Amino acid sequence: MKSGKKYPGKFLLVMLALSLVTIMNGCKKTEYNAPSSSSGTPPANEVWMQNNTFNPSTITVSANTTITWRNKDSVTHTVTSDNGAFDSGNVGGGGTFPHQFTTAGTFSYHCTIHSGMTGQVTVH
Ligand SMILES: [Cu+2]
Repeated sequence: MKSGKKYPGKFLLVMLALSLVTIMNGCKKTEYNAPSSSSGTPPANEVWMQNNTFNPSTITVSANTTITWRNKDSVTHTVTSDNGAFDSGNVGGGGTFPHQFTTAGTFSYHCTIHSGMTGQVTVH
């Protein structure tokens, strides 16, 4: 009897909570889409410099593919081949560095500014 009365109240609270969650999620989506934020996933053949990491850190492409590195951070990064095969120089926030890989092989690279910021390209 008493417990029977409690359920409609609880139900309304749950519905209210669900509505709030839905509304808040809607707001979040709008906020994230408005500025060029660092959320999301890089498109094919693109590597993002994001939160001082290369994303993805390893990428595999076929020969003659151009990979574009895009700096999603506000700080400067570089895309520098470990063996000197390519070097972007300084890429400022929002900047890009395209490079075409014409020969098969594995190419390790790093950022000269941030130690531990490393990546690898495999060309087949
Ligand atoms: Cu860097």
